[in-house]
Amino acid sequence: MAADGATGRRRGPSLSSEDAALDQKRAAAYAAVELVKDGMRVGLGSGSTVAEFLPALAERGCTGLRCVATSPATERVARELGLEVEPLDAVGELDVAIDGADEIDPSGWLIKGGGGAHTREKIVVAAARRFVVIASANKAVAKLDGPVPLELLSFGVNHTLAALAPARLRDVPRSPDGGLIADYMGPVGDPRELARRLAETPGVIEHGLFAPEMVSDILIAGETGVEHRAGAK
Ligand code: DER
Repeated sequence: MAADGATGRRRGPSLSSEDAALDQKRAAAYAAVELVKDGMRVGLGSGSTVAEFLPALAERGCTGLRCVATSPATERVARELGLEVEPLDAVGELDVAIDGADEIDPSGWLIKGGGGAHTREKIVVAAARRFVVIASANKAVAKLDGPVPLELLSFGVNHTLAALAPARLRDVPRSPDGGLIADYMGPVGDPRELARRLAETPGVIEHGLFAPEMVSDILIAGETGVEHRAGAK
């Protein structure tokens, strides 16, 4: 599959496989919502799978939920659905964070940030005692392939991009925190080694590789139901 120039993401599948993926995202979302109980502090990820999770969460009707959103889009939809959304620093430690992923490898490494929200997503994941990934089956891959999303400081960005080559800026507005969204376009190889290299490059605010030890549960919905993989957290 070729990459889309504007977003760095893979070009979309055919309509029928898109429909199947949407059904699977919804199934994973409904499986995850079972894990949310009254009074929990819940981190809400971003993206099309979380877009299925939000109405499922509102429909569940838990009382006393305190939610933290990882993007303005999630915050807006959550509020429209009647969910209580507060800043992370007002809520403190989260009981659970629930989010999608762009790629999931068999050992639990994730690529996230197709929507450019990976910095906030990683902060929210780190603040949560449990991190649950929800995904359609097409996100499960034998090996991470990339691109790997990046958030970069705008100061000296051409130097940063040169140090990260091959990498390119996305044609999108800045993140809500003022960072530039880009993608590392090279081979992933060993994800831990690449994560170290990306994190050590000056000018990188955050990258979209999430290590298995950040992940508690992975719910992957496929044609025959929802597979529950244990993460390393
Ligand atoms: O941008 C992100 O990090 C999203 O969470 C992404 O990883 C999943 O997006 P999707 O649910 O739209 O596929």
